[in-house]
Amino acid sequence: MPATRIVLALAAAIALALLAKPAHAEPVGQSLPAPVPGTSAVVFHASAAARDEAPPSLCLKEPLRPDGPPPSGWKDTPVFSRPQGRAAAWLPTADGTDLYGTGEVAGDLRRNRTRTVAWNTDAYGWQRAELSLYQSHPWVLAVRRDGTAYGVIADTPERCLIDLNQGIRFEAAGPEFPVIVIEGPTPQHVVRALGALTGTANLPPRWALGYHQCRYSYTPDTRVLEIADGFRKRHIPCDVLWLDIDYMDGFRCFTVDKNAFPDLRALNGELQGQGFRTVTIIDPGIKLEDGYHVYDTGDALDAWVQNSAGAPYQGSVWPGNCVFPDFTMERVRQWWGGLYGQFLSLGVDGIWNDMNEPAVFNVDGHTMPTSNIHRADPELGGTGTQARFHNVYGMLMARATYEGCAVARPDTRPFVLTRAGHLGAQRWAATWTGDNTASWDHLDMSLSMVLNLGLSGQPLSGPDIGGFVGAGDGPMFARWMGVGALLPFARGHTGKGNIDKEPWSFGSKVEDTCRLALQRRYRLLPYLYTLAREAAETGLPIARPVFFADPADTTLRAVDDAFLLGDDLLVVANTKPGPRDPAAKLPPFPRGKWREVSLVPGDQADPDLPRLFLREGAALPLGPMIEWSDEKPLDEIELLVNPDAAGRAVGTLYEDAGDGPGYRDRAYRLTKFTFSGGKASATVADGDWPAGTWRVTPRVVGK
Ligand code: NBV
Repeated sequence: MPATRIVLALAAAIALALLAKPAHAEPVGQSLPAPVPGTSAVVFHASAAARDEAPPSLCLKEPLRPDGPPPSGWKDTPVFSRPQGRAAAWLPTADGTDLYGTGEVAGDLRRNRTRTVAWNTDAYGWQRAELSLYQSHPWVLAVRRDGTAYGVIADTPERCLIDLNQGIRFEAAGPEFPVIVIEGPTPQHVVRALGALTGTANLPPRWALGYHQCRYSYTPDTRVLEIADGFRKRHIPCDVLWLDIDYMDGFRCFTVDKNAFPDLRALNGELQGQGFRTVTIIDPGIKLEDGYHVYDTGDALDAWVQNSAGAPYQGSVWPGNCVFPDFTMERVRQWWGGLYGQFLSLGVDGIWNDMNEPAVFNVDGHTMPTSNIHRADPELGGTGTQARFHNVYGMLMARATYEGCAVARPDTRPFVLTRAGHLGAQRWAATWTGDNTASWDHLDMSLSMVLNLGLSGQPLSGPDIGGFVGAGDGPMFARWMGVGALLPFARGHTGKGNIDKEPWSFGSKVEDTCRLALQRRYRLLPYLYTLAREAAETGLPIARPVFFADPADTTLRAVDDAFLLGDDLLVVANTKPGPRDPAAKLPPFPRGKWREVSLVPGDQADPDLPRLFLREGAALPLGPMIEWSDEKPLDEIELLVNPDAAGRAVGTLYEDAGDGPGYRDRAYRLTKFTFSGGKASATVADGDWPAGTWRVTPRVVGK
């Protein structure tokens, strides 16, 4: 064959081979019904095949219902790739775009140029640069220079790197994953849309917004009573006392150590008589021991997570050798939920789920192997490995707990606190930021962590006030209580063997600051409760970044030593060591005349307390000074008013029974306050709650 014909034949063969190769997979985008008015959302898959094979989402409230092609001119389209068998998606960001969210993360509020690894990790004594903490939120909120915003969900439960060094990049183990992009005119719209897709928090019982006192551990029962008495005799407000693992018999969940707590029901009754509630801890590790009712009943149900050989996985935790419930099965969640019935009948009011990453002692990675097997129900995608279910283990445990408490005590609202979580966990539990350290840096990070959790769908969080690891000192404790008392979930806590960290443990000066800090919180309870209701309804956080007040003002984007409670109250914290420098510059404020306010006599004179400023045009309802949330009905309201140029101010108050499900049936009252012409008036805007009414006294600030 002449050389030219050989060349031609070869060329034809190559052309044929190229044609025979499947066309390069094209990403597919489908638009979604607007999650909230004013927003639009598109779900993208790496290819049509990836879309058709995608397992069910583990974070969304319900399956998506795409309804057409992406809107024309859609800007934010991800680029998918498959680096080394992993799945990745990347979105560029325009100059001037600020990034937030990524869940429970240490460090500053603004997340530009950070890396996070979404992999639930028991991170005892974590530090600022930690890549993984207890929760996983593969979610980024992006705020453009002009204040418009978009949000990106990488809908994967697998271990996922969120790299914000150049644009927004997610890289996950496991199969290709969908990416949901939400567009909105403001960050608030986008955060609300996240709530519409992943679910919002349930309204907590009002007492859960009071102050909580914990330690590892208050034991025996007489010590718990001493603590209760310590609060009441000093007139320091407090609603809840917590029992950590030492109340159990040998760390067996759902048992009580009869030596230390001979009659838990009687103890709880006595505490209730003094206006206290009790929350007890329950971990997922179940002692492998014949004759222990939880092990026996779970084993009879074949309830345990399995190792790769199909036998119950065994790991060591507090009680010794343990097995772990497989919460991916409805029947297991029901069994687990059922265990709370008898337990709550001891007068326990709330449940704390700890160690549910799950933490396992003495093994690599401090958790189960990724080859472990979960026999998940079909709605969750059927049987899969720990690699798929690890990040949702804690969330499903919280779900089982929440649902169990709701069944056991239908007349009360469940209150669950979980350490591990994933996007969407707010539907079942509040959270805290784990085993932090008594350092000024950790005090400082408390704010940005709570804010980013709020921007990731979880409105109810707070740090261990005073720090879990290490002693700290009085000045730091006072400052921490000052700020912590204004965060959505306010609980003091400390580790085993650590010094005492009750509000009075550091002497009378610190005690006085703590009292003022908590009195402030209790005067704010009607407002906090109104915000909790708003969070439940809309998905908006309770503690909000300052830039929410004016998203187009780029000078506010990095402010994280101040935050907003709702829209109306600006909290300016001082988290730096040393006395407050009277000449220190305040952070940039949003536009408008924000006026400094006092909530209780003496608070403004205490340099350890955050400074508070009321928005121009706001009317904020303050309750009476009380020592626990149910001490007396709300019959007096002081309306704190910062009138605008026209002399007007408006505010809102949400009220209901404070507990129970009645509010779902309109047994609530939403009141609108208007201040005008020097007078305050109130009108009922919504709800059928028949309860009594209050007397309103306006107080105009700045006069
Ligand atoms: O149950 C004990 C502690 C608890 O106090 C803490 O809040 C959790 O984060 N728990 C961890 C287990 C042991 C910590 C060293």
